[in-house]
Amino acid sequence: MKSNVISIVLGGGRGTRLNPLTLTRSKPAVPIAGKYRLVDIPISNCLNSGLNRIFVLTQYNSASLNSHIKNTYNFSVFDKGFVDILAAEQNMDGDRWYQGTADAVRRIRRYLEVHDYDYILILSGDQLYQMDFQELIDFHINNKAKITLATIPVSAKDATSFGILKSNEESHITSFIEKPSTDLLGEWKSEVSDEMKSQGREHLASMGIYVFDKGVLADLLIENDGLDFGKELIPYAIEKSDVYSYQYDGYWTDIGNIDSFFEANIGLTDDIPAFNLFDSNIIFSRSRMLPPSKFAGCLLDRVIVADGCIVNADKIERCVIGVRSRIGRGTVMRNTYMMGADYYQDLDEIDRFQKLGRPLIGVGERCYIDNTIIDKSACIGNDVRINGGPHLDDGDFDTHTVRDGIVVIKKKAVIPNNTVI
Ligand code: ADQ
Ligand code: ADP
Repeated sequence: MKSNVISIVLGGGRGTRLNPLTLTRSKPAVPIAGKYRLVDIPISNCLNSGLNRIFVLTQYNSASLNSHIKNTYNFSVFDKGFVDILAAEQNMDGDRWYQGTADAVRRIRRYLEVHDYDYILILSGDQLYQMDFQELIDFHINNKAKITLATIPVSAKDATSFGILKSNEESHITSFIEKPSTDLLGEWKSEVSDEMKSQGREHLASMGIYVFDKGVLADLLIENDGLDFGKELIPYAIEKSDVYSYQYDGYWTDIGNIDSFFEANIGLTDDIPAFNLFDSNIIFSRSRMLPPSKFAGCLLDRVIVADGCIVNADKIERCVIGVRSRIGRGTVMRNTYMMGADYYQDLDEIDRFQKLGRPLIGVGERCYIDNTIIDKSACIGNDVRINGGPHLDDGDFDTHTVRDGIVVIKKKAVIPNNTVI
C-alpha cells in the first residue's frame, strides 16, 4: 500500500551564493546536466517513489520556475496527483514574503487542509541525489517516529554548513546543533562505519529532508513560532518528541555554491559518475522536441551533450554541453559546463548579427575555454580565451563573475572577438 503523503519542495531561498546564475531565476530553476533544472531532482525522486502530490514553494524570480513546472509536470499519468507552485502571497496569514523554511510551510497550511494525508515530506530544492522516499517513510512508520530526518555522514570541513546531530543505537536523535562553529566540532562526532571513517566523514548531518506526522507538524508550527526548521523547529522538536535519524549511504550533494554546482555537473562526465543519469529511475524534465545533436570534425572525450546542438569544435574534453548549444570550428573546450540556449537564431537573425559584427549565440571559432560555466544564451565571439583556474582572483564584472577560480559567463552576456579572461 502506498503511504498517504504530501510532499513539499522548499524552493524559496535567494540562492545568493549561486550568483550570477540566480540573478534572473530562482535557485530551483537553475539548469543542471544540460537539460534539467535543479527542481527536477526532488520532484523526480518523489514520482519515482510513488509520491505524486507535490507542492513547490517559491518566491524570488519565480517566472522561469513557473513556466518549467507548468510545461513539464502536466501529463495525465499523475492520476489524482499534481505538482503545484505556491508562491509567497499576501493573505490573511500575512503580507510578507516567506521569512524562512518553517514560516513558508506555516503560511501554506490552508492549502494542505483540503487534502487527505497522514505524513508530510519536506524537501530542499537544491540537492543532487537519488533516494527512494518510500523506504524513508516506511522507516518512519516502523519506528513509530513523530519526525524523521534523513541524515548522512560528512567531513569536518563540510559539517559547519549543516545541521549536525547525534543519535543512539535505536537511531533516536538525542541532540542537534545547526551549523556548528569549527571549535565545537570535536564534541559532535558520531560512530560511523569504517568506510566513512576512512573518508574522514565522522559528523552526522541533517540532509534537510524531513518526514512529519500530520498532527505533529501542525502542533509544532503553532507551539514554536520559529521561522526556520534547522535553526528553531528541529532543535525544539528533538527536546520534546520522538525524532529519528534515517541514515542514507548513497550519493548526496547540497548545491550550495558555484564550486559545488560546477563539480556536481562536471562530475557527471566521470566513467562511473556518483550521480548516475543512466539509471532505470527517470529524471523528469521538460520535453522540448529538439532535433538530434550534430557534430563535425570534433574529438569528444568524456562529454555529455544534450539535444539540439551543432558542434564543429576541434576538441571537447570533460564538458557538459546543454540544449541548443552551437560551438564553432577550431575551438577547444575543457572542464566547462555550457548551459545551452533558450532558442535558435534563424538565418535572418544570424545575418543581422553578422552585419553588425555581433557574436552569435553560442561559442565562436578558434576559442579556448577552460574551467568555465557558460550561462544560457551567452554570445561568445571568435578567438576568445577564457582560462579559469586558481590563478584568477574572485570578482564580479559586467559579463562574468569569477568564484573559486571558476569563470561564470552571465546569461545573454556578449563576449566580443579576441577577448581574454
Ligand atoms: P540550509 O540549506 O542552509 O540548511 P536553507 O537555506 O534554509 O537551509 O534552505 C533549505 C531549502 O529551503 C532550500 O531549498 C532553500 O531554497 C529553501 N528556502 C530557504 N528559505 C526559504 C523561504 N524563505 N521560503 C521557501 N523556501 C526557502 C538546511 C537545514 C540544515 C541541513 C541543510 C542540508 O537547516 O540543518 O543540514 O539544510 O542541506
Ligand atoms: P528551455 O528549453 O530552457 O526550457 P524555453 O524553451 O522555455 O527554455 O525558452 C526559455 C525562454 O526563451 C523563454 O522565456 C522563451 O520565451 C524565450 N525564447 C524562446 N524563443 C525566443 C526568441 N526567438 N527570442 C527570444 N527569446 C526566446
